[in-house]
Amino acid sequence: MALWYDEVHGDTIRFGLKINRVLYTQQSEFQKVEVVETQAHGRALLLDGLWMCAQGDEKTYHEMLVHPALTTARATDHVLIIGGGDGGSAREVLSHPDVKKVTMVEIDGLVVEACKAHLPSIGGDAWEDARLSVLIEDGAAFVRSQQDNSFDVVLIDGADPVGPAAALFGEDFLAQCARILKPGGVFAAQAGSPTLQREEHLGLVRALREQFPVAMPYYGVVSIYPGAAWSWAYGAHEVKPHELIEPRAERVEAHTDIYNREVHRGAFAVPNYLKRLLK
Ligand code: SPD
Repeated sequence: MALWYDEVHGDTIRFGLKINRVLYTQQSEFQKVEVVETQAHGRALLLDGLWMCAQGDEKTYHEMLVHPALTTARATDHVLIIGGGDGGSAREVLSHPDVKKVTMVEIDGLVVEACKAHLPSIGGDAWEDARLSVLIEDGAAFVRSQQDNSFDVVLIDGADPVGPAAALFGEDFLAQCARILKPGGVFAAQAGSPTLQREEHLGLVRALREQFPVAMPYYGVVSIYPGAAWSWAYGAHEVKPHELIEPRAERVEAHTDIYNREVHRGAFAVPNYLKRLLK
């Protein structure tokens, strides 16, 4: 019998998908990890009952987290991903041939285990790519332990700002990320729903402005997230999001479903209601 899985926000909003079956369910040290088969978008990962990614929809999220940073950073030799245990961000990063090394730091080993076993298309070939190192440890502690100017790109692919990922929206964490980023580097983070998580979204953008001379939110659509409107945030010491490195962008467009140079430029347009709140 078909079941509905709902992501619930208070007593006024829920976002549900009909599922055929549950493939994996485990309580880890940090959260409930589930993989289900949805009728609309194929297999999907939930953490603590919140939709993270689904086979049929994940590119809308991963391409937009990864490529604005990778097409504007001065160099892309060493990329750090905090979170991202499903492998989707690593897959997109590794599609850039200039990337020499990717370090992924995921706090929850069960997420990696569940996704490798039940959602292999999300990570794709990334798991076998010799450029990828996966560390199962606390991303915030890892960032604190790194030397200044260590990474060309820092990507934060965390869950929602509740539970283990809440620290990834905090000022101290962002300050540490700014410190370990090279001068020509780019930081990008998932920045929540501008409607349902508005305070967290605005807080992240404001905190980022304290750390980076260039700090801007950008927007897109992820249909499995409640409200569908989604955001990411871009930070840099020296480079700017509109200064695309054209050959890199052109090359990546050959395989992306969502990302291209027009989408990149348009994503940085800020709706007026958010512009006013961010003044
Ligand atoms: N509402 C979900 C927000 C989570 C963003 N990260 C998803 C992980 C996909 N790699």
